[in-house]
Amino acid sequence: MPLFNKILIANRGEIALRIQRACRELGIPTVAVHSTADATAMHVRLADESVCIGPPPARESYLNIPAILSAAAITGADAIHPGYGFLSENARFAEMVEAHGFVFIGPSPEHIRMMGDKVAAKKAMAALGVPLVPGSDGAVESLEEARRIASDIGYPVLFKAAAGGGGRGMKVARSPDQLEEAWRLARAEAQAAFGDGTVYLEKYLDRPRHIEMQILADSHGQVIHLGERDCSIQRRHQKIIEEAGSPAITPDERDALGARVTAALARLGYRNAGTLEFLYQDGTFAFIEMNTRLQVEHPVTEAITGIDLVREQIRIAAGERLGYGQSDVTFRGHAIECRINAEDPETFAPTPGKVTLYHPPGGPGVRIDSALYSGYQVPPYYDSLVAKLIVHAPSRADAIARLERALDELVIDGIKTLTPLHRRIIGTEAFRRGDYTIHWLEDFVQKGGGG
Ligand code: MV4
Repeated sequence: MPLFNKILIANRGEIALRIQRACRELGIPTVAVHSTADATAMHVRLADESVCIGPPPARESYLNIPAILSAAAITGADAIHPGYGFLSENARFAEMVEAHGFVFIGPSPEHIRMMGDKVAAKKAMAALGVPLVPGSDGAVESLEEARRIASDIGYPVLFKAAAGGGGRGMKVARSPDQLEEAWRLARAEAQAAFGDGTVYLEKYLDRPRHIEMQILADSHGQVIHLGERDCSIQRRHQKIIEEAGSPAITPDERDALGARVTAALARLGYRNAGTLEFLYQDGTFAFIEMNTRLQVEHPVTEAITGIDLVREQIRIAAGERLGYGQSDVTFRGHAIECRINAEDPETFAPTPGKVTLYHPPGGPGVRIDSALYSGYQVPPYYDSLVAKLIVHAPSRADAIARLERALDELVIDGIKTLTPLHRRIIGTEAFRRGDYTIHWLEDFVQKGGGG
């Protein structure tokens, strides 16, 4: 008996293919949904069935909840995987999926909603013993309250939007005279971006790394962690390169943080896959947010643990037990992912257009997750990610050598991509030493490393 009779994949591109692959290996037929712009897309070609759910704009297709639920109903799907982005962290969608009798392959709507509210997420984690950045206990209600807290924790401080994430609505105040301006701007930006002007305050960390911990939780109360990923190589909150493990932390630090987060999530009753985001500076981890979805960079974790995260998500959603414990999870070697975006490597402007020739690299320790094919027209409507190149090797130095080799084999003709930027980044001494913070890439690009 398969875990589900049919799974509808409410996504597109490489992640839709990734989920199809897990379904196929589990013997579960798949339904693709697509916009009219994606009629010739690989995720449609490779699915067992497909349903057109609307015109090109995501709002009318990949975010069109009634169309997606109808597609599930008419095809007889019994579960829906949301992938990442789009509806993956929409608690209302998860609720509606369940209300219509389908299984949502992800956490409960309550946990999605809790983690979407950054203030509620921090409060929950603090109560469960996860270390946080010093700051306000919850929302900051007045400028006077902000002044008190800021002088307690010390400047610089950072206002963040409770409904935020991804950096929108963040404002730094480096000294008391900057506090009022930051307070006003943060609230206005939060209101404009999220329709909710609620903000909270944190000590501003000036040179952190972004390190996140992957967890898996079954519906029987068992929670394990699959180690960390270092996602510090980013620009404007878009990650460009991710690694597992982090070159900055030791196995003991990994074990200690992993023990904390798994205990916390077990007490929370969390289910399915999740990622806790931390800032790491001066040997200290501070929780900032939790993502309740499968992440783009999940393959580096799969590489070093040998665990298929999507397969586990599906098994968990079907009510199965993990069937192994933390001590069965071992970390082998080092993995690095490069996001190959259809973007100009100097300006980062999107470069939709026709891919005249596509040739993926191969060989030992190389994985490509991509929905590209020769002749594919990259549409202008969606995310610019067109391929993920993941390498795995016994050591970090070997992984970098393998990555250089694989980048040289990769051919994507007809459009510009970030491939040349990746070559330059991994050629730097700083990257080779693993010596970088969240600011490193922006400095590198500014100094001309992008061109
Ligand atoms: C911070 C920070 C420094 N100090 N919080 C940005 C998006 C949101 N997820 C959290 N972010 C940050 N929070 C404190 N107290 C710096 C950032 C930040 C950042 C974090 C992770 C990855 C990339 C980033 C880029 C700029 C700023």
